[in-house]
Amino acid sequence: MSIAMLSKKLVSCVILDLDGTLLNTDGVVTDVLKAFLVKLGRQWDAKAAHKIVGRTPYEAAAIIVQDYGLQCTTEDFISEINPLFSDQIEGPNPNFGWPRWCNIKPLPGAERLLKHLRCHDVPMALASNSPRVNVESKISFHPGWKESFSAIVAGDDVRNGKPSPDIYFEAAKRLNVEPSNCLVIEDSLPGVSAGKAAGMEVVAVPSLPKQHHLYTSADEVINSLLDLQPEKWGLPPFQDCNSFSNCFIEMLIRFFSRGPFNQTYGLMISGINGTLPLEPWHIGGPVIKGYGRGSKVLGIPTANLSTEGYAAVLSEHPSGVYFGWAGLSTRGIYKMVMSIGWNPYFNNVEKTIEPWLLHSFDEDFYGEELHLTIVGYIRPEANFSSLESLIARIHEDGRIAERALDLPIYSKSKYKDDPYLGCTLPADKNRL
Ligand code: RBF
Ligand code: MG
Repeated sequence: MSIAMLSKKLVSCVILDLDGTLLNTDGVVTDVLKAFLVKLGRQWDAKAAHKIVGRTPYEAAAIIVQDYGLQCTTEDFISEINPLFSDQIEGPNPNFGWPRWCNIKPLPGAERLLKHLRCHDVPMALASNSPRVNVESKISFHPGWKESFSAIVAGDDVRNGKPSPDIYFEAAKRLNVEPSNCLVIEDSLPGVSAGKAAGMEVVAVPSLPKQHHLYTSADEVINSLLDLQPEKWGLPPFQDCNSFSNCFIEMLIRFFSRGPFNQTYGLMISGINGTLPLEPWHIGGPVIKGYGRGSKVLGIPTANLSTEGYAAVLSEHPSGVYFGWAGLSTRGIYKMVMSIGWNPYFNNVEKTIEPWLLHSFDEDFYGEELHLTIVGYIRPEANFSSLESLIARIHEDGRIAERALDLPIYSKSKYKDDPYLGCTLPADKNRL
């Protein structure tokens, strides 16, 4: 453990924000607001979204009424917009509608974090500026979530919402612990201020891109929950030991790791060779020309995908370095490592997808259909002091992906018949 790690305060409980931290609520909120504003002849300004993130519903409404010059009071606006959130949308059963809240996906890493803390009996509370009915409704669609929390504090349980520390004080009180023993996980600036004002340790996970620099009061800023390291705060580390990562197996491993088994299992439980297995997801399309940064010359010929039509998939996945399998319809299936994001070194305006197929091809294949199955995560995007160090790190990512993809949990034999990779060659020609 480094000195920096030791200097952090150790905690025994975790208090989590809900919207934008555990659940991808921002998308739903913007969809409703966009549609509502269009009816009033206004256009939603995505760049102003940060103004309402983490606010109490009343404050957010007041900001919108003012910024869009709406001819109504904040109260009128709230009473018109509220029913839209409870509107029924199409659900899996054609006979019934579903409230909008049921469709909200957990953010990447949220399910894993809750499961992990539950498994290790770390007391957890939920602290949200939203009214209790909404909080309860949102979490009720996620099995096991409600039971995970020893306390749930909603906006209507306290006098002042975040950035006031009231919600966090109340959560600590209900957990029966001192505020200084709590770690807060928050996506918004008002939420971070609230946690700090309550005297807690705060990890910020900004839900809007390129905002890291604004979170100066947080004790740590991470890119997504996938990057959280509980051991930095004195909590049990993640032990993603492939598909049978459950409490029982972990307990067995911990038991045996006291003895001579330590060496064998110690390796296995410290992540999978520096990678994190993910629920596989897909993205694909024709290969487009790159961004003219000479990646070919640098030895990283990326087969880029257009982001058009993929805004939804892209917004669901945090920026970072991932790996998996790439199917080229007439050539075969290849190992692949890729970056998604704004490339801090180049500071892109747009979030891009840059897959690097780990194979030497004799020719370019622009326009060919490329399908990706992403199976694991390596690291967040980073900035580098020189192009050489960026390139060296990308090559290291390539080696990590090469090795990981030979392991049974990620292996080609598991994915080669995946119809998404859609290779038309006979199986024996699907070279690596
Ligand atoms: N760009 C960055 O600015 N920071 C990164 O951490 C980063 N990681 C990458 C990892 C992989 C596996 C790949 C293929 C690209 C990565 N890039 C990153 C993007 C890189 O800067 C871009 O592909 C350039 O065009 C390479 O010349
Ligand atoms: Mg939030």
